[in-house]
Amino acid sequence: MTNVLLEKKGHYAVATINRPKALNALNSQVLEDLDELIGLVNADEEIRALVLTGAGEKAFVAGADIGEMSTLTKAEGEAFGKKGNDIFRKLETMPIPVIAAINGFALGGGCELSMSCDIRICADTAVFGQPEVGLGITPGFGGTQRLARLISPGMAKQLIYTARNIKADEALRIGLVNAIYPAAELMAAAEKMADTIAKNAPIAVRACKKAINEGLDADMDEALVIEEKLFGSCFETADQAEGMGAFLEKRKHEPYQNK
Ligand code: DAK
Repeated sequence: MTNVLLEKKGHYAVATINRPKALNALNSQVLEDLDELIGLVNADEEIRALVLTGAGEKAFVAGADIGEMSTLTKAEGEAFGKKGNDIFRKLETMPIPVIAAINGFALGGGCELSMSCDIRICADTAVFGQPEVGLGITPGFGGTQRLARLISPGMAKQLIYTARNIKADEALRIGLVNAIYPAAELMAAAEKMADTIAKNAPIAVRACKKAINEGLDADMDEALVIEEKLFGSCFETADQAEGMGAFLEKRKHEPYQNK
């Protein structure tokens, strides 16, 4: 992988989309490397949380690669959309939490990529938008669906129909990001959050992610059954025994073992 870098740091890892000369725009090669990255991280039991960011100081990801898309036929466009959608869905359903550390432009496919992550935090220099209708296309990597679910449908429609870019403070106000940091402090904040998550009981953290994601796609009765089953799955694990035992014995728990 040359277009996506992976650095392991104890029980969390940092992945960097690495095509800074094109503001990390998503061409086929970047998408394939992203797919490979997801496979590598999923296969590595030591990694309990992932931070995703963009190389350079200007961009998280400035969108799908416009040069590569410009000559697509209808059929090729649909295939390109499916390729991106399948990979973004794999990212969204990774067992471990993924934090998007948005260090600059997050436009089009870049905004959509961030919305496939569990948590979004950004630099004060970040810019968000779905500029697609200004280019003659629709958001094609899940933007019409995830933005409308994440913020209000009315605000999602306004952003998508107007193709207007917004700055970090507006993204915070509408709930697109959880927090804004001075650019120089963003990665430290993202890594601190990943480390905090990685220190909690991994089986429980993964169960929470699954419960929230699958529950949001179900009605409340089904969603509560999903929660009950995942709650049950945490019992009889070594980490549950240690976590509750430590509380009852009034001591700090030992590092969790992911067992
Ligand atoms: N694609 C390709 N190259 C890009 C790019 C992009 N999205 N964004 C930037 N670059 C390249 C520029 O061409 C330039 O390359 P060189 O000319 O140096 O070779 C280099 O990155 C630096 O960019 P600028 O010189 O433009 O830098 P500025 O600071 O002046 O401007 C900018 C930064 C982010 C405002 C500007 O680069 C910009 O407007 N970029 C395009 C942003 C954009 O419109 N993004 C959305 C792309 S559309 C679908 C599947 C997917 C999608 C839709 C449908 N289906 C198949 C249905 C997704 C669509 C999109 O994401």
